Amino acid sequence: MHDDCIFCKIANHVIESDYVYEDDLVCAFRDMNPAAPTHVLVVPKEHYETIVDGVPAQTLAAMTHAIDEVAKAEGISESGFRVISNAGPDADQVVKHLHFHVLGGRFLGEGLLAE
Ligand code: DGP
Repeated sequence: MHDDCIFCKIANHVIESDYVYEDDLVCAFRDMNPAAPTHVLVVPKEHYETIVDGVPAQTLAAMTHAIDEVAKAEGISESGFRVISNAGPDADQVVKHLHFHVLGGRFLGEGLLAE
């Protein structure tokens, strides 16, 4: 765990958040600045900076499973959802701990970059 990383602290319950799902490898909690009725962040408990930071396959599988569990719990499996992971400055990655944004609960627009 990185002591200066907010998502390390949330994922390991040093700081509590509004959790939606959790298992041994990952947790999911609500974004503090939601962009849609469902806006949940899926985060590994171990620290990786981005999706291409040597993340073990088991952790990636756990993140995929967590997305499915979040979608079911939020009732958006059928209506649909968008998964985004920002990596680096051009993507405006603010928190340097790998996370998937899971967005849904409304029509998210026609284009990939639509709000
Ligand atoms: P980005 O790094 O740009 O992919 O986005 C980071 C997201 O994390 C942003 O939507 C706001 C959210 N966020 C940042 N700090 C906290 C926090 O302490 N708690 C929660 N719940 N969300 C946070």
